[in-house]
Amino acid sequence: MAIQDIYQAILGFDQEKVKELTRAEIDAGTDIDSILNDGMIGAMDEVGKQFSEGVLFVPEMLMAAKAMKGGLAILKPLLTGDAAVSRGTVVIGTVKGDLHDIGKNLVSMMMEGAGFKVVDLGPDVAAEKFVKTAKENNADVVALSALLTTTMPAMEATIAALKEAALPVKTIVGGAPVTQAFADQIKADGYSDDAPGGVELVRNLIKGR
Ligand code: B1M
Repeated sequence: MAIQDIYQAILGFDQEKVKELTRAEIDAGTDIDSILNDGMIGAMDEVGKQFSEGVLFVPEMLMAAKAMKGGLAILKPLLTGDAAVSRGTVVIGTVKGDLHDIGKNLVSMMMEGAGFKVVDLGPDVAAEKFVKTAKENNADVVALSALLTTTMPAMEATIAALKEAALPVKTIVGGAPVTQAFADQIKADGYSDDAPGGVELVRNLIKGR
């Protein structure tokens, strides 16, 4: 049994096996970051590579995503913890036109684990919905994820809509194609290339308010 088996089970689209192996690794005391990064995210990167090479197609990407989500569900209690006091409210979602939600889910779980109240709007979220939800929940931070170069402009539109509504929220952005330069260009308050970094950003932004 090894983390490599989780990697292989995701590439084999075998959700039950991923769940079983993830449980076994947790029981064996394996480092959670290693299960996540080397096992799960590593496998999804390989799926993406094989998709680019024309070896795998959309249905296979979807099956791999389902397999990873099975493993993530097992990890969730360890990522979210049981923080009793809310340290602030974050509204999170993947922007309009974008159906990728695994990275966003990971950010969401880790933020909950760090003690923030998280309102997760899911994938494919319109700018107006972010604005409405941020207002209703008195949000401190709006966190936007995008995995497609074609949906990055929706981040800019969402930040513009939040500024237009004059809400006192900070914005952070992330996702594979997003960069610090892009975040600066669209006037986001923060950018991170991974989920723990996203949590750290929120911590600092809320502390500074
Ligand atoms: Co899609 N897809 N996909 N896909 N898919 C990518 C993203 C792609 C890179 C694959 C490739 O070509 N190599 C490519 C995008 C190319 C580009 O635009 N640059 C791509 C494409 C082209 C497409 C379609 C257009 C394919 C088609 O239909 N022809 C289509 C678009 C659909 C749509 O959204 N409208 C599509 C569809 C899909 C599925 C639905 C089948 C499925 C998603 C299922 C789901 O999410 N429920 C899927 C998948 C699984 C992938 C890959 C293989 C894996 C994504 C993933 O979950 N990674 C992906 C290739 C890849 O990423 N290597 C690919 C694991 C996840 C943990 O990582 O989301 O990057 P990630 O999150 C990271 C960081 O980015 C960061 O934290 C996480 C790590 O800690 N992060 C944040 C993310 N959000 C953050 C927010 C933050 C902070 C950090 O603060 C707010």
